[in-house]
Parts: sequence; C-alpha cells; structure tokens
Amino acid sequence: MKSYLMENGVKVFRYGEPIETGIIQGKMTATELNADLEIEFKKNNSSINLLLSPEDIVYGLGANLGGINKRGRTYESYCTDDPSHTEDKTKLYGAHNFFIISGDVSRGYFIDYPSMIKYDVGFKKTDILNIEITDENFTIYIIDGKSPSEVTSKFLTIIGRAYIPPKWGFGYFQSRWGYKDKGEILDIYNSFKENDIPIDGIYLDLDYMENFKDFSISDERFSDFKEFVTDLKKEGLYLVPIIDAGVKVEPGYDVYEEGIKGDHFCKDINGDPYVAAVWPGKVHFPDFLKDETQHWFGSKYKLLTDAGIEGVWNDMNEPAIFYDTKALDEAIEYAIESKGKNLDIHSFFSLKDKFTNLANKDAYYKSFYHLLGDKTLSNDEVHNLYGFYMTKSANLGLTKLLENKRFLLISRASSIGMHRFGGMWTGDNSSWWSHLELNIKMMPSLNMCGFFYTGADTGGFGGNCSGELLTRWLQFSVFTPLLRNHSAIGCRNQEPFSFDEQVTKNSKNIIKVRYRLLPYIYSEYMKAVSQYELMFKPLAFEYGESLAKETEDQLLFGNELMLTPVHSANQKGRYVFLPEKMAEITLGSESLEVEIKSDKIHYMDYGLENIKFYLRKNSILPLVRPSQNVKNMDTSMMDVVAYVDEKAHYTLLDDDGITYDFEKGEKFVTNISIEWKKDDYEINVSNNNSSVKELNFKVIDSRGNMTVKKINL
Ligand code: MIG
Repeated sequence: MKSYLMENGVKVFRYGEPIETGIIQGKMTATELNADLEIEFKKNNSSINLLLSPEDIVYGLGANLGGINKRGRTYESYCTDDPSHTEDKTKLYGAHNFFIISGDVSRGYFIDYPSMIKYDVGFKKTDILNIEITDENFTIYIIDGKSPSEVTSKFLTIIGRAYIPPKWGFGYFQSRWGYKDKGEILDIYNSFKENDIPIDGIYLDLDYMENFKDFSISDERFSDFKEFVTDLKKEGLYLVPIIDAGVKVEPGYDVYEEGIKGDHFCKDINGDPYVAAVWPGKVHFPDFLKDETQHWFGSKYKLLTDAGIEGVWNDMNEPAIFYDTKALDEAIEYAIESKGKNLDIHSFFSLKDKFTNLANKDAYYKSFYHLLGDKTLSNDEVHNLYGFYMTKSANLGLTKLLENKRFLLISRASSIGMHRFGGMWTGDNSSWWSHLELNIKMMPSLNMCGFFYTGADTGGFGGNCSGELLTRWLQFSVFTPLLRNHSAIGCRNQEPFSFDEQVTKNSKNIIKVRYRLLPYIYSEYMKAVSQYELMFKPLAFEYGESLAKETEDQLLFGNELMLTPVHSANQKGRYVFLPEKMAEITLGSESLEVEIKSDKIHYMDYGLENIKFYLRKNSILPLVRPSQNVKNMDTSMMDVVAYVDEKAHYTLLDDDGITYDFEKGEKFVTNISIEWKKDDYEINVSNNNSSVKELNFKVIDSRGNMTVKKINL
C-alpha cells in the first residue's frame, strides 16, 4: 500500500497497481498514513468492513435505488442496461462509488476502481458496511469533515468542476421514442405553441437515423435536415439527437470503414473487432479508452453540428448488448435440439432462459478488449469507464466543433469523472409513483457524486402515465436542471396535451412556473458547480433534529428553498415537516401567494394547479415573467419575494448563457440586500446586469406582514 495526501487534506491509499481511471484531479504528495481499514485480501476479491453505529446515516452512491440514507440494502457498481427498476434490483446505469458515513463526525470514502464493487450497507449485519471489490488493485480516498456538507465539498473539489450546459438546456424538453419524422416533430411543436406551453427543445430518438447508423440522417423521414434544424432554432427550439455506442457493421458505411482503418474498435480474443448485436444488428464498439479513438469518434459529431445541432444524448453505453452471435447460435442450436421433445419443467425453462437471458450477459463483457496505454484489458476490467469515455469523446468533439459555444450533452451510463464532460439522465424508469419518489431521493445522491445536470424521464419512460402522475412529476421536475418528459414507443402518449383539458391546463401552468424560476435555478446551478456545493440537499445537511434525518421526501434546494413534493396518488396535499418557521409559497404562471407557517408538522394543501414550496427565513427569491422559451426570456422586470426578519442577501448570477466567457469573468451579477431597520425595510441593490431594470419586492416578516416596494435600476 502506498499513501498520499491531497492539498485539501484528503487521504489516498493505493493498493497494488490500480488502473488509471482519470477520475480524480489534484496533486498528491506521498506521505505515510494509516488507513485504519480492515481489509481482507483474497484472490480476485478484497473485502472491507466498516463499522456503523446505530445513529450513523450513509449518504451517497449516486444513481441507485433505495433512499437518501442507503442503509439496509445492497448495491452493485457495474453499469447495466436493465429497464426494470423494481425494488429488488441492485444496480442501475451508473457506477458512483462515493459515500459518507455520517454520525458525530462524517467520513467520506471514494473507491477508485472501474469494475464490479458490491456494497452491503447494514443489510446482512445491521452494524457493518461491507464492500467487496473484485480485485486487489484499487485506490481508496478518505475524506474527513465535521459535517456531510464539508465532506461533500472536499470530494466535489477533487473530482473537478461539473459540466455546464447552455442556458437553453434549463428549459422544458419533450421527447418520445417513436416520433417518426419531421412532420410529427412539427406537429408536436405546434401543439406546444397552440396550447401556449413553453418548450426549448425536442429530443430525437433512434427514428431520425438511417437504419440505426450513428451519424446518419434518414433522407426519407428527415430530408433537408439542416434547414429543418436551423428554422426551428431561429424560433428558439433546439433538436437533440441520440447517438448510440455501437457502430453498425456495414461495408461502405463511413463510420464503420474509418473505424476499421483507424483500428478504433474493441477486439475479441483473436484480435478481430468484437461483434455484438444491438439496434442495427451487428455492431462494433469504439474503444473509447484510447485517446485517438476519442478524438476520431468525437470528430464524427460534425455531421450533426454542420446541420446546426448543439446538443446530443449518448445512449446504450454501458454498453448494452442484445446478444452476441455465439450465444445466440447456441440458443438456436438448443431450440432445434429441443424440437419435438417432451419438455418437462426443467428442460422447458432452460430453453426459455437461453433466449430471455441473452441480453447483457456477464460473459460478453469478459470477451472483448480495450487498449489502455500499452495494456490490453477486458471490458469487464474497466467496464464502468465506457460511458464516461464515450461522453468525454463527444465533449472533445463538440468543444472543437462548436468552439466557444456551450452544448447540451447527456449520457445514460456514467461513472464519477464523467460529470466534468456531460450530464446524465437516470435511464429507463417507469410511469410509477414509486419512481417519482425515487427521483426525489436520488437527486441529492447524484449531486454528491458530481452530477448536477441531471433529471429523470418526467412522467416515466416505460408504461402508461396518468395525467395526475405527470402533473405531480412536473411539480417536482420543475426544479431539476434537466427537465425532460420522455416516454417509450408503444406507451401512451405523454405530452402535456395528450391527457384531458385539466391536465393540459395544469401542466402548462407548472411548466410556466419553471420559466419563472429559471433565473434562480440557473444562478443556483452556477453557484453549486463553481463553489462545489450541493444544489439538492437532504434536510439533515443543515438541520440537526432527528426528524430532519429521517425526512427523505423533502429536500433543500439552493440556500433558499425547501421542496415538499406530493408523490402518491389521489392526494390533496401532504404532511410537511418544518425544521423552522418558513414562508409557504404558492406559485402559478400569473400568481404568487405567500404565507408564514410555523407548525413543526402540518398538513399542506397541495393541489394540481400550481407549485408549492417553502422559502427559508431571511431568504430572497427572484422571479421573472414566464416566456415561451429561454431565448425569449425577459429579465427586465422581476418579482422579488423575500421572507425577512432581520436581514437577507441574494446574489443573482447570470451570463450570456451561450459561451464560456463567464470563465473569463464575464458575469452579470445582481446583488440584493434587504434589512429590517427600525420600522421599515432598507433595500439595497447593486447590479451590473443591464437587462435587469425593475424589481418588484414583496417582503414578508414572521408575523405575516407584507411590504411591497418597487425599485427601478
Ligand atoms: O433499448 O433509443 O434509455 O431513453 O428512448 C432502448 C431508444 C434504447 C434506451 C434509452 C431510451 C431510448 C431508447 N433506448
């Protein structure tokens, strides 16, 4: 074991010869340190036991099932395409190996290892957190702090600043697997306009491609693509096409030919390009771990950027495999042999399993290889890096192609480290109430692992969504930086206008509220990523009461808000726990109501029409008028709602929303201070944002007295 110390006090313990993953950034100095870890090394397995005291909370682990407190469950880190996120599942699409044990003190652990890790967080034994790493070569980072926030900030610092999308990426997006052609995309867009529902973009799923080929556009369904993209963009509507990991095997197809010529594909045991089957049938997987391949594949996005595209989503990059030819042939052989036989229960099930278990077999990932430096490694050994490096490849390509322009980029598979290059969505959830609840609980864990530009498929991907579920989901998603309503082919249509009139009306109102909150959400995003703080926080990160530790369906958002979403059916409201006095805000597209609430636990009426949340004491929230899209957002006149007893301050951060000039200090800042002086509020504003001209203040105090003031800048 070798040990190191990082500048911010993070301790590093390297066991054996770990694979260089590229996740951690920052200097390390060799120092003799004691890890104080109980590790049992066996062949291909290292087992670590950490002690949990009864009061300890375990936070983190990113995209996973379970609650905010991860105790009482098992988890696995191995990026997996499994669209059925039922309660018994142990792994999803991401590998996010950071967690915190928080009790009297807090200690964070990050395990830098790119293959399977299993966690038993007090499941078999209540007081043991057991970690099984399938190797003896890995690095553990240990981060101590007084509080979970302090630990998180230190961790976010050593993994580097998160990806920043363009401002239009904070708008509302519609998506559906199955929008078949230009005509349908236009119909959808027009319905948004006719219904006066704001929208910033439509995602293009597989349907835009020619025979599922990456970097191809169907001439039949999407002719004159460039014109189509450009015309819509002029109105402020962005199209965001999908790119899959597998490249179709097809002689004559440029991406395939270049990939072969440039030696860019993963190899099989014989050194030939590995053949798997996904959408287009046979595919090869680019070896994204190689620098040259990252640059080559990244440069292929040119076909899209040349057409005016400024955003993409990377899919199937666990990578997902429907079957490989060997396994399929075996299954077919077996079926032929079974023909005409009397199949008893055992032989019938083994026949059936041959086919139903064809997808994503463990064996596949052991049978193809990457080149990392001068080492050849099976995919299994570096499995969790594949989505990460595919997204890095896209980021490198788009950065070069779009120069100083920011782009939208999300991926399905991820590991920590990828957060610097793109955002992520949480994969194929379902139109279930429990998945709305999961979405709520997952947000802080994702933030802790560096993922800020993230959200779930609003309304649920698989299954049929009800109007009520969509409305409730929107009421929460309005706060997630990535706000995308996406659904699977074959399911009921899920656009806000595909239900009854009431649902359309409510969704419209709620989406408009998103646009009212947008300057605040954007400002909080920029602060969180640049100051290495969470955007979504568990209550216990700031409040000490035991109830704060148990409450998992309320979240702090930024420094100002507390979110209390309704996440079950047929409710007219919900119970809310207030750790302190707060102002209850009811926000509609045109309306704003404020009421002081002091009961620790009270029933909150929360219907389907508006959004409700809480504004914390001595806090300020700026709002704008709703707009059709981000491009048309008008910040000249803002409402500023505040709950102030003594004094409050808010810094509203803004920039051009398009370029990286903010990194050179080109930021627009509006500083707002409100202080209670003797018998009135003193309001001070300093502002270098020339587009902000008029502020309409509504300031409430703890007794519920409201002061209204207008300030022209
Ligand atoms: O096997 O492209 O998660 O968002 O709509 C399904 C079709 C492949 C999975 C993605 C989903 C997308 C779908 N894809």
